[in-house]
This record gives sequence, C-alpha cells and structure tokens, in this order.
Amino acid sequence: TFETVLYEVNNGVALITLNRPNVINAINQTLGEELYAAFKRADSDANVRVVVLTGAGRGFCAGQDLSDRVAVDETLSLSDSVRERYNVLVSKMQNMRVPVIAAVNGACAGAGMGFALACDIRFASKNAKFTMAFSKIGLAPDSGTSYTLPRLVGLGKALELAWTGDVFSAEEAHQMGIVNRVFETEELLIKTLEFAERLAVGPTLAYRLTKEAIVQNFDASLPEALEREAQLQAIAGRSSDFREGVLAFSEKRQPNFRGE
Ligand code: T3D
Repeated sequence: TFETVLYEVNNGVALITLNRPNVINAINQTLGEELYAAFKRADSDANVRVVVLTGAGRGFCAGQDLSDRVAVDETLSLSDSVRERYNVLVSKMQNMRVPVIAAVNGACAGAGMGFALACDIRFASKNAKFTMAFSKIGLAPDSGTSYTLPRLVGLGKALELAWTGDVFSAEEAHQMGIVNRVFETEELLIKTLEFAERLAVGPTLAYRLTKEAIVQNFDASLPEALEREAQLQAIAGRSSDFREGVLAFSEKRQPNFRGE
C-alpha cells in the first residue's frame, strides 16, 4: 500500500487517486515515486484494461509541492527534478499499454496540468479549474505541457495560457479541446468509471493499436502514417477479438471481446 496514492482495481479499471488532499495533492518526493509505482503496477497487471487518474478531496493536483522549494538558491538544479520526477512520470503515463483517463475533480495546476494532459483523454467536473501556473512563480512549462498543450489548443493559445498563467474553467477547457466532457461535480467519478468500464470490455488490444496509430501518426508524413496503419492492422487482424467481432456481427449479437 501507498501513503500518498490510493490504488484499486474493479471491473478491469485501475483507479489511481492522488491522496494529499490538504495541499490539493501537491507532488512531493513520495507522491512522485508512489504515482510511478502505481502506474507500473497497473501496466503489469493483465486484468487492468483501463486506468483512471483522479484526486482526493476538492482538487485534482496543484503541481510541485512548493513547500519543498522555499529555501532554495540558484545552486539547485531543477533539471534533476524535471528529468527524474516529471519526465519519468509523464513518459510512463503516455506509454501505458491501456487507455488512461483523467477525471479532473477540481484545481489542476502546473505539473498537475502535465499529468492531466499526459492522460489520453480528460473528463472534468463543472467546478474544476485549470492553470499552467509555471509563469506565476517564474518558471517555464515542464512535465510535458509544452508538448501536450499546443497539440490540443494550438500554438497561440498555448503561449497565452502559459504566459499569463490565468485560471480557466472546465467549460473553457472543454471549448478549447483540453477536456473531452464536463459533468456535474458529484457525478464526475461515476460517469468516468462508467465510461472506463465500457472501454474495459472493449477490444483493448485494438485500442492500444489505435493509440499508437493516432499518437505516432500525428506528426508523421502521409506515407509513414499509411505504412504504420498497414503494420498495426496486421496485428489487429491476427487477434481473436477481430475474429469474434466479425462472428458477432454475422450472428447479429454483441461481441465478447477479451483484449487479445
Ligand atoms: O520545482 C520543480 O521541481 C520544477 C517543477 C515544477 C512543476 C510545477 O508544478 S511548478 C507549479 C507549482 N504549482 C503552483 O504554482 C500552483 C500553486 N497553487 C495555486 O495556484 C492554487 O493553490 C490553486 C490554483 C492550485 C488552487 O487554488 P485554491 O484557491 O483552490 O486553493 P488554495 O487555498 O490556494 O490551496 C489550498 C491549500 O493547498 C493551501 O494550504 P493552506 O493555506 O490551506 O495551508 C495551499 O497553500 C496549498 N497548496 C496549493 N498548491 C500548493 C500548495 N501547497 C504546496 N504546493 C503547492 N503547489
């Protein structure tokens, strides 16, 4: 068991909850390590077919715990923290074998934005609020946000959000394409888990190939993209889920996918 992260698996869905609610789940050394361990556990558990990341209490994640940064001078190298804590975590999230959904249940700031954006899709509660936060304390973006944010909102909007650090609402995040769906606050987790469970009984091998195609082909050339599709479809075409899908179609019944 972890100290700063809750972990449970139900119906094929691993629910990972950041759990330092008194500081809006700000990231300290322990939380960074435990969050990585939780993602690793989910990735190596064949029963896990979807991951949901959320926060305990009234917030999602306030980013780096700033109480660890109060009495520091210029000899501190933040690139160590960025490389060893944030880069490692964001890479792990992006490279998960299964879909990863963020359920943003409140404030989401700095590296907390980084975590939400490193998930594959994001649902938010009506009361969620977002801020890039970095510039407010004199930092530049990290935890992947300089990569993930412009891919969702475009270059100009990403620069505006990063320069100002302005707080924006779940509805604004939805309009900008950062958030996929917005729910009533008390319904967020129920609706997200419902969606996750629906994916978890789906063809999760095909989902993995789908993510690889869409993410890798985002900045590929058309010939590269077409060739990657051909290669990934070869894998999908050999799966028992494909045979089951076609059989179920011809027998006019729901398919029973096993994710293999
Ligand atoms: O350093 C490195 O390793 C480089 C990597 C950096 C990555 C980063 O994430 S840099 C960005 C760090 N994060 C921030 O700058 C965000 C700071 N927090 C806020 O701007 C606001 O708290 C929020 C917008 C997130 C939420 O606002 P609000 O009004 O809903 O809550 P609050 O009252 O500000 O916060 C509640 C408590 O959480 C409060 O403690 P208290 O007064 O009840 O004892 C507050 O101090 C604490 N808290 C919030 N954020 C952090 C935090 N404590 C430590 N670290 C935080 N990041």
